[in-house]
Amino acid sequence: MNPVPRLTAVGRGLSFWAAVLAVGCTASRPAAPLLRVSPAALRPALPLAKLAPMPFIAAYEVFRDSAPAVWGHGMRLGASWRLNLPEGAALSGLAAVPREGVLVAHSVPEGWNDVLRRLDPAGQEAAAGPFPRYVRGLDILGTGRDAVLLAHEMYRVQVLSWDGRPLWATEKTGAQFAAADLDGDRRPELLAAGGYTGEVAAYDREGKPLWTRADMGHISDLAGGRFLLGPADGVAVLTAGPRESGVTLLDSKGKTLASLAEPCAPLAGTGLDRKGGTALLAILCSGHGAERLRLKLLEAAEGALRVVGENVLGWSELSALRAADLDGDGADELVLGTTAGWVLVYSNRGEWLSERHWFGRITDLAAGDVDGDGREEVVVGVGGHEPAVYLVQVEPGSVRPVVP
Ligand SMILES: [Ca+2]
Ligand SMILES: [Ca+2]
Repeated sequence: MNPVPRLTAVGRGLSFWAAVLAVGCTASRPAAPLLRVSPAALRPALPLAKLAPMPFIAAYEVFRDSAPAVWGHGMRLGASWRLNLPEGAALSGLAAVPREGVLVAHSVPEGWNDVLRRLDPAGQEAAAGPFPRYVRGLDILGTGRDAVLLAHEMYRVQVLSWDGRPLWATEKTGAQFAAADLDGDRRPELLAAGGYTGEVAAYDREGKPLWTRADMGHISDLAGGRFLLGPADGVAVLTAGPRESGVTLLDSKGKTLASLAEPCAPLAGTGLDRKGGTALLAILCSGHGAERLRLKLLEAAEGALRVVGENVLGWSELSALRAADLDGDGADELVLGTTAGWVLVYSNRGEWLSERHWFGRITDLAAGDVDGDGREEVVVGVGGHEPAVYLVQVEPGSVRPVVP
């Protein structure tokens, strides 16, 4: 059964051209000073204490694809392993570490500290140990074996190395994060936004503040990507406030390049790399009253943002969004999770490709090429009565038996 009615009305929405504005830059000021992290605050980092392994199920549970050949000859999309979390545990963060594996942070029933688990690409536990409570999200800061970002202690931004060493932190709070290559060296910098504070701050890889914008309104999400011509990435700021909602595109210095007012409030966004050319911005937005969740694809061209694709997702309620090149063809797919347990996969043209339903809520998604085969995996966190983590990947269809 389809979770949502689908339209493939790519190319609709051009009426928003009229709303495209290019506004000037407001003065940038330096971001807040760096706060040194006491290593003790995050102890133990390495080595993590070994805990008993979690249940592990080696199987390949196949997704329902829109067409048999969608992933190429002999390949299909499915989940290759599942990690069961303790009953009553809440997932607090997921990260997919390229060529290393997966990090999972979760609470423990009746325990004070969270637990951080490091799994290898096959889902086997490599290390685990207690971790400070209030983890609010893990993410890999860019590509390669790069730093892991962690927000905890009232959303203060913390950055760790991928193997758990604390690197740096800010005094600023952060509720939304994005990585973007702001200096064009193909190594990403960090952007953090304070949500209702209207503030976006950029930091270099060592935590040095680069710039801050404090006039953005109620920020619902951030996205970095090659939205612009030139060596450096652009930054998309999504605002969903009571008075205004829309998308503002910033250049690598934080200067406004273009903005687009949106009648439906953008909840989340991500950059979708295409083969060559500039990236698309994918946003999920919900309208007021009877409006349904919508996927919109935006392109930056000639100083303006314009809608180039749109898909109505029905009554789904978004809980997570990621871009991932699942089939390794150089073009990102869009993966989204809903509160009703659906994981839905779309192409960068807004076409539905694949789906899978789990009982529970999709609490988090992480993407990265964890096994180094050139195709990105997506780590899916499912919350509810039986919380679990799944690894979703494209595989040759004949490799493993299908589990009913
Ligand atoms: Ca792809
Ligand atoms: Ca892979």
